[in-house]
Amino acid sequence: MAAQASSGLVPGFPADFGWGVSTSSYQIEGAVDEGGRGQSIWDTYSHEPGRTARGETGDVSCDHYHHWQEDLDLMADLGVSVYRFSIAWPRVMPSGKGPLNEEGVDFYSRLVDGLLERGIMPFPTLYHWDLPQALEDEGGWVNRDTTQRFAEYAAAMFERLGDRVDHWLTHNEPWVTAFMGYIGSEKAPGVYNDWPQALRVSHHLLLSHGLAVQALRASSAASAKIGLAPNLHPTRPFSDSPEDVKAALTWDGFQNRWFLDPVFKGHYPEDMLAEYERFSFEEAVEEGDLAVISSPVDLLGVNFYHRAVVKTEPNSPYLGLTCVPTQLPLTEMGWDVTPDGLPEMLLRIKRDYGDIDIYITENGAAYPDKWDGGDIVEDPQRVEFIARHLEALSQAVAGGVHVKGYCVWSLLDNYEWEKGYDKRFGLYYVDYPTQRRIPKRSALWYRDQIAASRTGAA
Ligand code: IFM
Repeated sequence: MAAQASSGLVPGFPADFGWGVSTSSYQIEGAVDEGGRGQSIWDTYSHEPGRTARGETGDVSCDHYHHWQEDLDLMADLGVSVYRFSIAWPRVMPSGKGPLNEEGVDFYSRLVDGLLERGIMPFPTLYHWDLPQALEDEGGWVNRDTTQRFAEYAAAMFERLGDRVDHWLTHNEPWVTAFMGYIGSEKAPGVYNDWPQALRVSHHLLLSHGLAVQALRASSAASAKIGLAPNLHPTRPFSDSPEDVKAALTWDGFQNRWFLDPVFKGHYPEDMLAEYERFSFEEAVEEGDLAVISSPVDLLGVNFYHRAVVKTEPNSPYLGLTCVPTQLPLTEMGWDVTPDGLPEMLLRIKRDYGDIDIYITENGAAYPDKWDGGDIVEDPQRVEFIARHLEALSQAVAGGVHVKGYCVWSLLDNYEWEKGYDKRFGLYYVDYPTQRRIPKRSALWYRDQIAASRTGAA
């Protein structure tokens, strides 16, 4: 990676800031039938006709399972100090419970060692949506027992990797698991508009998070830091109409407060409990659950992509509400580019939940990158996207938010779930037929940003 990046580096970060990149297991690993891995709900879902764009699956993806050393070298080239990845539960526990699959554990153990050799902090997420299919067959996250299975799996990982891993995340974007999995049906297991199940799932995800936090504290790795990584979206009403104003408040409760309040305040938001009364939500909650859910965490991961502009939409299964893009140009995902939403969200977390250590565990954008066969892919929009978000993030740092790190989503182009492979988020372009990784301009820019930040030159 010798080429020069463009200028416009962003000052305002401490020298020890955690610069990182982010990925997840099903999106990059491939090798779904290798090393004793069990099946996950995404293997099932992606193979069901009509579920994903062009019928694409994560069967091979970036084949990171075989290219992991090369991928760690790419991270070392960038100079990152944090790698936020996820452990595939079915790779280490093929049926979601019972004995560990040693080959799967070895894969992550070698990955962790490889990161440490390169001076990169391993920051694993325990659950990024690939539930073992065997547990789904017993009811999945709708079944309260799955929370215990998750705690056992988490404890096993603390036991095996906790001698070298000191930062953990429990769940990635529990909102997506619960609501896109059981209301919108865009994500596995692909249930449509089942509110009682979706709410039960959201509660079980939070409960399993709390049980995993407690399992860490009871483990030999008790001093490690742990948190969760919700996707947070500051909300705005589409118009000044009372309906849209109410819609934005409800969406905020639905997406943000539903996960933050129980973890940081020990209760669900009152307005949403009233909203969900008709779905008998409270039947899912047992005495003591909220004390478990609010077990103190050490950090919060924030996945930030865009602000949500909300309006009513009677046909939407999401409480009759929808989010609409409002500003051109949009990213390839059809999302607004709203960097000022990031400090808005972070300052609000500080105000409402206190001075928690925060990692931006995901931020990035898909653009229609094209490789011409050369040594670099030009992606000026992504450079601008990241730079603008870092400028915005520096305002939150200046405002006293304890931001410890920032991870670009994503290191590599990868499998964007139901949207398949044509949504490219990577700092590195992946030529899937050859598995060649080609740096994009944004990779060079990010490398320079990291270097300049460390030396005080940015
Ligand atoms: O690719 C996803 C990731 O798995 C979770 N957060 C959002 C990303 C982009 O859609």
